[in-house]
Amino acid sequence: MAKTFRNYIGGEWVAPRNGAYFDNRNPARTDDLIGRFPDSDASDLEVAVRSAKRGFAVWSRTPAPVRGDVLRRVGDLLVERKEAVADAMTREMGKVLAETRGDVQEGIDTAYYAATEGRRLFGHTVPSELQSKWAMSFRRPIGVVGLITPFNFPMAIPTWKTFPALLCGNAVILKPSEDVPHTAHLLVEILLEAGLPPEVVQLVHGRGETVGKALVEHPEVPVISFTGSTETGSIIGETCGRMHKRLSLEMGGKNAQIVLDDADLDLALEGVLWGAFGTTGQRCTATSRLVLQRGIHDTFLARLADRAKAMRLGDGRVEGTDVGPLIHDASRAKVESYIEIGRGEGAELVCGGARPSGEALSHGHYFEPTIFAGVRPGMRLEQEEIFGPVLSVLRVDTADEAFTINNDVRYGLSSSLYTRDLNLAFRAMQELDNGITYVNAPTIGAEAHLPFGGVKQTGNGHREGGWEVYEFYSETKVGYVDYSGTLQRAQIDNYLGTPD
Ligand code: UN1
Repeated sequence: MAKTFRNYIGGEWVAPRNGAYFDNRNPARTDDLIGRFPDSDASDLEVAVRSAKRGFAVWSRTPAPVRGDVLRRVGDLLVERKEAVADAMTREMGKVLAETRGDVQEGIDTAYYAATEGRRLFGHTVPSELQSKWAMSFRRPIGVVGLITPFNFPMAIPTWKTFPALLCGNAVILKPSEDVPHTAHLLVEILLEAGLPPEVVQLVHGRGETVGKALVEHPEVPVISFTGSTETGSIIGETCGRMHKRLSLEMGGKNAQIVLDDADLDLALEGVLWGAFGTTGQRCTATSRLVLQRGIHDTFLARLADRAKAMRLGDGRVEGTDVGPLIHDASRAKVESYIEIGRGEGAELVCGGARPSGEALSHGHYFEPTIFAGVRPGMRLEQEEIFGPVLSVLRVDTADEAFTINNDVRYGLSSSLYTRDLNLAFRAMQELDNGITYVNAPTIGAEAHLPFGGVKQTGNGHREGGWEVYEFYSETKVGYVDYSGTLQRAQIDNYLGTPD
C-alpha cells in the first residue's frame, strides 16, 4: 500500500478537508506508485493563510541573524540527507541522480547564502541635506508570501523562493507542482526539524487551477512568486496587477548556443549535449537552438548526431543512464506534436523524433534525444518552447546573424557563445538579449549566489538568487531622525539659490 501524505497547515500534518487525493507516480516506471497526496481546495488554503498570519506575527519579530541560523541548520540537514533526497527526487521526477544531487546542492548553496544574509540584509545610511538630521533605509518583512513551483527542479526552485522569503521575515505558503509533491514534503520536514516555528511555513498540495488560483487570488497574500509557463504567468500577472500584489515571474525560454568557426569544437560539443539533453530538455535554461557558423556546420552536426544517438535512455536511478524520461505523458504528447510541426515546416529530422523501442523503456514516458537541422528563423520549431529533448539547428554566415537569431524570439533567459575571440565575447554579453550569457559554457549552470532570470517574456523584471532576491521579499522602509530641535523644511531651508 502506497503511503498517504498530508498537507502541513496550522502547525500540523493534516488531511485535505475534502478527503481527495491524487497519485504520484514514477515517470520511469508508472506502476511504481510513490504515494497519494492531497488534492486540496480553497478551504485548505484559507486555513493555511490564517495560520501563516499567526506565524508571520512571531517570525517577523525574530532577529534576522536568528532566522539565518535556522537556515544554516536547514543547509546542514540537506547536506546530511543529500543522497536520500536525490534518490526520492529522481524517483518522482525522472532526471538522473547526478542531476538530482546537483538540485539538492543548489538548495544547500541557497541555504548557506541565506544564513549569512541574516547578518547583512543591508540598508543604506546616507547624508541628509539638512544639518543634524539622520537619513537611512532598511528592510522590513512583508507578510504571507505565496510560492508556486514547477516540477523540473523539485528542490532547488522551492528553496530559491522559500529561503530568502523566510530570511526576510515572511511566512510562506508553498504550493509545489503536483508532479513532485514528495520532494516538497521532504523540504518542509527539514525546515521544521531545523527549528522553524510551526506556523511560519504551510505546505498545501493540489492543482494549480484550485490551490494555486486560490493562493494568487487571496487578498491576504500580498506577494506571489511563480515559476512555470509564460501562459500561466500571464494569468497570474493579470490577477496580481488588479490586486496590486508584488509578483515575481520566471517563465519560458528558447535558449541558443552559438558556435563560431574559431571555437573549441570538442568543448562546444560537450556543452550542447549537456545543455540540450540534460534534464531531458526540461529546463527553462535548456539549449533548444544551436546556431552553427557555416565553416564548422556539417562536421559539428555529424559529430553531434552520433553522440546524441549514443546517449543511453533509462531510469535515472540506474548507473550509466544519460537521459531519463519526460515528466508525464501529456508532456511527451506535446513533444511529439512538435516533431510533426517541425516536419511540416520542412526541417530535417537528423536523429530521434520517436519513443524508444523495446520492452525495457515501455513503462515510462521516454523520448529519444532529437535533432532537427535546416531550421530557419521564424519557424514554430525555432520560436516556441517545447520543454523536451528537441534541438533545432540553424546555419549562419556571421556572428551578427547569429546574434540576430538569438534575439528574435519572445523569450530571453540564457544564451551561450563558443568562440576564442575575446572582443566578440564581450560584445555578446552586451548585445544578446538575455538575463544570462555564457561564454564557452552551455546555456545551463546558473549558480545560486548570482541573480537568475530573464528578459522579455521570460520574466517581469525580478531576479531570483544572489542578493537581488532579498529586495523582492522585503519592503524598503526609510527613517529620518531630526535631532536639531527645530523645524527644518526639506527643499526649502537648505535652498542655496540657483547658480548664475
Ligand atoms: C530552470 O531551468 O528552471 O542554470 C532553472 C540552471 C539551473 C537552474 C535552472 N541551475 O540550469
